[in-house]
Amino acid sequence: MKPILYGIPVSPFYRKIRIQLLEKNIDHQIEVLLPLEKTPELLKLTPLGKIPVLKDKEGRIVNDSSVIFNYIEDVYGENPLLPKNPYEKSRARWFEEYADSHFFNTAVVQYFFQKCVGPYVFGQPTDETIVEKAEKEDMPKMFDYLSQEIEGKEYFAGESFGLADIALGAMFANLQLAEYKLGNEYTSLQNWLEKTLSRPSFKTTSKEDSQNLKHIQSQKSV
Ligand SMILES: N[C@@H](CCC(=O)N[C@@H](CS)C(=O)NCC(=O)O)C(=O)O
Repeated sequence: MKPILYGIPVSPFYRKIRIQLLEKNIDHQIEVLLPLEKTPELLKLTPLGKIPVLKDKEGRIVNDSSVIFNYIEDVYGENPLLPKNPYEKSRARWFEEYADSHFFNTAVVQYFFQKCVGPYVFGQPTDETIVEKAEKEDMPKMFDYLSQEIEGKEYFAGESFGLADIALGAMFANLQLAEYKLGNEYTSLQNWLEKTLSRPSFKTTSKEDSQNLKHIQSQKSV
């Protein structure tokens, strides 16, 4: 049995794992699982009602994208996406934490949700005050920090592409979906982002994201 990844393409946490599986060339299935309505079927797979969920090749459930990521790295040794060096590994995990908590709350919740999820999924108008605060105050601070961290480096942690780049790239992909353009002042971050988003794995998820968003939009306009 192939491992099954459950979730929805526009979720950055789902995208993190989909990209990991693609980068490692792991044969897998994907299944759409919406976390909105907390049905008993959903809660059986995910007690907190959150996606992604992984069903491994033995049919066992693994929850939470960070736990799933580490589990996949432990089970599938080829094409490692975590640095071996303990300090570099801690940096990779730090950038994952930064992406999943701060980046998610700042840019995905305040910008992407306001621009896309609110209007398309819940039929709520964009709250421009929230968007403006994110764009003018919170996001520039975050991009300043990330620019300093990537300056003179190719990847966020260690000598090769891995978890830090995937977790941050997965969040940036939501900004791309909302058609946000990173300012020219963030040159090194912009270079890293272009390289990251042009990897075949990110191109695949970008296609899936756009199809999913178009589908949601078309349902709303009926
Ligand atoms: N820490 C979790 C966060 C997952 C998460 O928040 N997923 C969102 C989708 S982007 C979700 O399922 N939300 C539904 C809810 O919170 O009820 C992980 O890394 O997997």
